[in-house]
Amino acid sequence: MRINRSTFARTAPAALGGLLSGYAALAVAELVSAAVRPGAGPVTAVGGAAVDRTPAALKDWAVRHFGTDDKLVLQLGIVATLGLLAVALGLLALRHRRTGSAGVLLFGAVGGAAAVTRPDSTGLTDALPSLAGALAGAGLLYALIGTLRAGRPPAARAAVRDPGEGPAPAEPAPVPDPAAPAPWWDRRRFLAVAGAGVLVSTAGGALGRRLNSGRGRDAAAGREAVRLPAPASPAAPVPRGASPRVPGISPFTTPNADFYRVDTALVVPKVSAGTWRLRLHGKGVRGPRTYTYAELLGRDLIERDITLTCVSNEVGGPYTGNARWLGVRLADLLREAGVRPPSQGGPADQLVARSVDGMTLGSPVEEVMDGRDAMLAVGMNGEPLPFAHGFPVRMLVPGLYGYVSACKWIQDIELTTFDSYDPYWVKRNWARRAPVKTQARIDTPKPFARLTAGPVTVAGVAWAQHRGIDRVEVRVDEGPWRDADLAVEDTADTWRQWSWRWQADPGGHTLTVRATDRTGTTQTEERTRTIPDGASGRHSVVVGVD
Ligand SMILES: Nc1nc2c(c(=O)[nH]1)N[C@H]1C(S)=C(S)[C@@H](COP(=O)(O)O)O[C@H]1N2
Ligand SMILES: [Mo]
Repeated sequence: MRINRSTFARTAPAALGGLLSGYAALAVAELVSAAVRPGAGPVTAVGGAAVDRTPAALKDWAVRHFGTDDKLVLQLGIVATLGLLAVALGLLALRHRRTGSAGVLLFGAVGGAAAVTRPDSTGLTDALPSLAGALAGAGLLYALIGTLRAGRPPAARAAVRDPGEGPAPAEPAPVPDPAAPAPWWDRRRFLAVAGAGVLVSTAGGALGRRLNSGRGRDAAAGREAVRLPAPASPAAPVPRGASPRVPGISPFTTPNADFYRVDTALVVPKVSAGTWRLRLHGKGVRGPRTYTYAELLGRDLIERDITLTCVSNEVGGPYTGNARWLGVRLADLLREAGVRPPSQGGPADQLVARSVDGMTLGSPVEEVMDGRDAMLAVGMNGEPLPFAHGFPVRMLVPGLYGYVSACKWIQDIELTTFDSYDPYWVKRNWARRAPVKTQARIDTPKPFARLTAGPVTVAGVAWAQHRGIDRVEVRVDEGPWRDADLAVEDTADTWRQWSWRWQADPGGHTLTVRATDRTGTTQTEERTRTIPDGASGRHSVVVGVD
């Protein structure tokens, strides 16, 4: 294909027309999604479907490299891909006007199908945003391409029909006078149609955005209005010795704003507490029950410090945090509903929690009811749960990784068996049962820090939720293990800070840490991947001492 001025003058408006049509399609979809359901828009639906189909290893990689930004990266990727597809459809439409527009409709159908099959779909109407957007995009593309062909003289028409493959045309394509408007497109009409299209879709998209964020604002206002009751069973104050002031160490209580976030939600669900309901049903439940938010707040609440850890946390990684949670003791609720643990003859050994965004997490009923402080949490560090951490209600089970216990935006609890149902992550090859592995992390010094010879404080945190940390040891290079100073324990469900005074001598050094939990088990040296049940191995940091 020869790229000359005339080819460019022809294809550039067509490509632009494709892009504008794609833009119009997304904008109109945004508007219609405000009327249907905010989560039913094509980018969210296709993105969600992509997340669910992403192999665990790739997802793990994405979480590791982009952290909480993994979703932003995915959405930008989808929009960029759509942009390229739109340009391709514009070019296709230049040659086959109807086929180009039909292509836009086809992508609309794909978006619609993705929206309808999402786990949080509310029915066939979820396809409407994608379909309406595609109709608008297809129409705009058809009209724009019309302005390109309308003004085209017969000679140029012939040149257009010949895509440029095969033998070069005997006659050279007409070379336009660069000063004169290209004869084969009616620039004025193109600009008029494009301008009108952009104007209308921008207005529609902006209106949709306003309506969608208005709903979010309503939920936010509802959250602001929540007054959390005082706990019937308060947590003791964090012992003063639990967090000695060591510069560079993680604070004992992680502020909400710094608490790690791991989930598959492309858009944080903004659930209204007023309309929220929790259903409890399944094997061994005496009649299904439904709870409102007000009913949960009206019960006796417990307040507990619990350290939550993600199974995707690498050795030394950041996906662990400690907060003071307020909530309803889950075992009480279950017992009232007639549920007994398997050890007392109960028929269900798995509790499956479902969220408003269709996530499913399975926890062992035995652990949930064995006396530990498993709860339906409503408060985090003195405020109602932040939306990102599960408002209005989430589950927590001390001692278990988040993906088998910590369902955010929970709306349904079903008692079932491990044999009869695999929740979301188990379908993706993660383990059915996953107690947190004993781990220690060096927070300071940082990797590759340049230090001065002399006393250096090495410090960090160690966790073995529900077993408790009994010992932390540090060693320099291949030297002997030395006992670190352990901060006072808050509870067995929280992490424990540790520190060690090191007389650093010049040279390059590797600092390694290991923890021993209260069962007497020292964390293994053997490095494993995070999948299927959490990383094992010891954290090391390499530093230089001058
Ligand atoms: N609805 C929902 N709940 C969820 C998840 C999710 O993807 N969706 N992720 C789980 C995982 S893997 C972890 S580690 C914790 C993280 O909770 P946080 O984001 O509040 O730290 O939430 C759990 N609950
Ligand atoms: Mo997780």
